[in-house]
Amino acid sequence: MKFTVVTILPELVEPALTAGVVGRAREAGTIAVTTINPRDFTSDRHRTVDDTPYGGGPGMVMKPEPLLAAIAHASTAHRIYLSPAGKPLTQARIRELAQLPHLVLVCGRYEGVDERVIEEAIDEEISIGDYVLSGGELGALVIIDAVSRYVPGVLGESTSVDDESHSASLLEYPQYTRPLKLPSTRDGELVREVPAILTSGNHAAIAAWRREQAIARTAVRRPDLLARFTPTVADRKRMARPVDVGSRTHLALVHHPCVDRTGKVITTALTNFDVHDLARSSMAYGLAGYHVVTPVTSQRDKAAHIASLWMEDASGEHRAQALRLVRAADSVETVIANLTAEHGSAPVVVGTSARADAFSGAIRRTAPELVAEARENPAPLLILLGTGWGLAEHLIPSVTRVLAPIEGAAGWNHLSVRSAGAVILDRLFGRPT
Ligand code: 9D3
Repeated sequence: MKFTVVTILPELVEPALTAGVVGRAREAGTIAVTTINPRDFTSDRHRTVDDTPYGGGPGMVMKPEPLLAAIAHASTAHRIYLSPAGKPLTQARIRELAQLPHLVLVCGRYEGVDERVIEEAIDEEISIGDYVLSGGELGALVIIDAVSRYVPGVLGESTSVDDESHSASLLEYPQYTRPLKLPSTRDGELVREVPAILTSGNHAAIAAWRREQAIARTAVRRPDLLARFTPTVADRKRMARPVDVGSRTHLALVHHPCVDRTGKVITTALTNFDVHDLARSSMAYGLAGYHVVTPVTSQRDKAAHIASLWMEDASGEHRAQALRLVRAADSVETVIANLTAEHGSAPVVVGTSARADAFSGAIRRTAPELVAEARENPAPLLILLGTGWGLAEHLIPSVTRVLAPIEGAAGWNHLSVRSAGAVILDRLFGRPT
């Protein structure tokens, strides 16, 4: 494998390639690294490689001609420009790059390079992560190091390159070596001991412990990785059951206090479909209760009647189960009082609205933020859905959280309460797609 680094700072790149695995591979001739300096392809007295940006702005830009000449000199092998605007580097891409015989790694300095260099002479742009470096050289070194590990003969016989499917799914388990007991330098009382299981000689138990450790630290440090991880049956038993927020969440369909199109406070009429479609959504997402809120006694009776009809008609049927979640209450305050009595703590009351500026006194939360917060707080969640033109915010001071409105790309967000409710529940409790 051959690497050519195009850089105006060869003195930054070269010493980094003399030690360790890469240094030894270079000495053995398993890999070859050379640098080419665009400054050697200038013709003016000052050997100028940069110039001011057209259109103004801070800093300097690398001139195209010396850079193009340097890249041309490097060969027509696969050419990578290291750039903060590149595609993020992954282990999967490293493994693919390792299949190529020669990589040209072009490093920018200053604010970057003239865009026409990229159009003329670059095959792909790669970033090594979301932080700001002062140039591409460290990125080139990262690629050389990571790619070299895949070149046959670079790693010793005993060390194998991490299998991508493995390294991408879980973080590593903690490692220990001698001594068995290490006195802490931070705490005079403490002696740090190697976990006893590792010296037990029970290889199956050690493997299980390591797997559990790997899963536990991935859950804490890299929830993004854990979300893509497919646990085995044994892993499922090992994994702490996630805190289930849905089973202490209640939905309330509020018919009063709501507003009409003019902002006047009104009481809306119950609709059959709302009662039973939202009951089914509540059931599908594992909620604890669905409360139909109306101060009108006959309307509450109607809600109970709709629920009971379905339950009697179709006991054992899926719909019947869902309608068991249905409860009627005369006010939001009554629902709050009931939940407080049942759960032993007052619910966190969440407002919803089609308007972005609703419930200005409440903390605005995205669905994942609300769930993350609820995992830490054992109180029940009560989500309020308005009818008519929405909830009469000023009459519901108990709302301390508000969810962002549901919006598609069309900018038209007049959903039915049943649709909005279903989307909200999926955002909160649906499995990631
Ligand atoms: C003004 C905007 N900045 C872009 C985020 C300017 C800028 C910052 C850093 C321009 C060039 C650079 C130099 N960085 C690299 O050359 C670089 C880099 C990086 O900064 N982060 C992650 N990966 C890479 S690869 C090359």
